[in-house]
This record gives sequence, structure tokens and C-alpha cells, in this order.
Amino acid sequence: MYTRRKFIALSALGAALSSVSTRLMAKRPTSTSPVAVATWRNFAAVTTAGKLLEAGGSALDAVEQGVRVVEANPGDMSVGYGGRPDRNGDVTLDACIMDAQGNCGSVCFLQHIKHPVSVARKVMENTPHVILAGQGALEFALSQGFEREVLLTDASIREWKKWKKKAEYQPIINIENHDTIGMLTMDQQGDISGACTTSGLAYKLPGRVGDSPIIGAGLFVDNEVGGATATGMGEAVLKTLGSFLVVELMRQGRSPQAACEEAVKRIVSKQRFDNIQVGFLAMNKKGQTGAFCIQPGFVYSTYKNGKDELHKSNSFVKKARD
Ligand code: SD4
Repeated sequence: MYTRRKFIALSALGAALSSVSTRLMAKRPTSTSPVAVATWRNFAAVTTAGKLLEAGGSALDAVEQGVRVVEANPGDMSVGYGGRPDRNGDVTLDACIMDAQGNCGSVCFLQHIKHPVSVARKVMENTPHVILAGQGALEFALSQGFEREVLLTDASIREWKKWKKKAEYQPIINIENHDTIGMLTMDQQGDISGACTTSGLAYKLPGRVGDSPIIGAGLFVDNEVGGATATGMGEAVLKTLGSFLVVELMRQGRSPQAACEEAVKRIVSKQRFDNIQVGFLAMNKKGQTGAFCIQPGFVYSTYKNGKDELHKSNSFVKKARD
């Protein structure tokens, strides 16, 4: 029965919801100039995402489509198809995606699938889980219609065979741990999404998972504040949950630049850093971006106001090692 008490309760709920939605609406800019930013030299990725955003696409669709460009490119040997294998010669991929509502999905140690970011999105949208790993992630991908593919290329096999002659595990700064794509996008509604995708460190131990698919480490987005992503030695990022830290520092009022600098300082104050590279890239709710890295050499790409640009990140260590 529709009693007076129920009516009062429902009216109160209605009033509360409308005040929440008024507050949320008040926070939303009416039309924001879209932004796409990505680690390293990734013009095709930021331009693909940027054009989608300019056409009215969502930050989530743009970030997925942007990083897919790099996953499909065999010339990028740190991501997707053509990515450098582990020491056994198997390509194992890590990726994650996060939307403006705080939903996220991730896959790690995924083999044979060219677009791990899209599998991560399916994990987010079609399962109650956040992370799927290994065989389970592969079975899930196949069940969602993804094709099983060979991800090794002639070039990656050639390099791996060369590496095997000595089989020394010494990742080379800015080379063998280079080119993972972490991307952040902001759409015309001012909503932010992010994605990160990689084949991980070259010639890693089989089973190794890096920071890239771990929410808070390789990527974090909080739509009220901004987003951050990381590249480089995943172990160092994992130990400090770097991307989460950057977003929390922005929440406390730091600029994207200052937040990235502090996250790098946390790493260098606690870990040996002479032989590793880590770079952070961040964007806040105003579309302002910042980046900082340990060693010189990290660059990032932006697409803002209809044009793409490459930026050099400042570094904690001032001079490149020979
Ligand atoms: C990893 N962070 O697996 C990744 C590697 C990377 O550019 O960023 N490469 O540790």
C-alpha cells in the first residue's frame, strides 16, 4: 500500500538524489576541449584518440582506440603484436583500462591476443572481476570472440635469438623497457579515462607481471581529480603504487608536474635508481599535463586544440649515462 510514511520517505530520497545530481552537474564543465596524452612518441595513438574525442566520442572509447593503434603496430616492440618475448620466447601481455566512473578491468600474462586492452575492457564490462590472468584471461578472450594469433614477428624472434647467445638480464634504460603506452583522455564532457598496455620487460622471467595492468601502479584515474600513468621499470612503480600516488597528490592540490616529481622522488629516496628508468605522466581535470622521470630520455605525446606535440620530460638525474 502507498502509505503516507512511504510517500515522505520517497520524497526525501528524491530530494537527496536531486541535490546530489545538481552538485554533480554543477561540477561538470559544459564543453571541454578534448585532450589525449600518451607516454613516449605516440602521435598516431594520440591523434586517433583526439579526433574521436573531437567528434564527440567518449574518453573511454578514445583511450581504447588510441592504444589499439600501438598494440597493432609490430614496429613498437614493447606492446602487443611484435612485442619482445620473455626469455622462453613467449609474448605475454599486460593491460588495463579505467573509466570516469571508477570502473576498471585488467589482464595480465595474456598470450596470443593482439589487443589486450580490449580484453581488459570486456573484463570491466562483462564480468564482476577486475583482473584476469594467464590461461583464464585467454579463455575469457576467446569466449568474447577475440582471435588467437601469433604475436612473434621475424624482428622480435631475431632479437630474442641474439639475446639468447649471452642471455644476460640487464634491461637497457630507455630501450628494452621503452615504449609501453599509457594514455589519458578527456572528452568534451570533461570526463577522464585511461589505459596502459605492454609486453612488459624484454626477456623477463616467464610469469612476470609488471605495473602496467595493476590499477594504481601503471594507471589510475579519479574523475574528480585527474589521471596518471607510468612507464619504465615496473617493479619500482609497483613498490610505490606510483600512479595512485600521483593522483592523490593532485587531489591535495599539486599540479600534474609537481605530483609526478614527488612520485619520482619517492622512488629514488627508497630504491636503487642508477640503472633504472621510470617516467610518470599525469593530467588534471583542467586538462593540464605534467611528466617527470628518473633518467633523461622520457618523452610524451599530446593532442590538444587539434594538434599533436612531442614533449621532453625533465628528469631527476640530469645527465644521460654513456
Ligand atoms: C613493465 N612498465 O612491464 C612496464 C614496461 C614499460 O615502457 O613501461 N615499458 O614493467
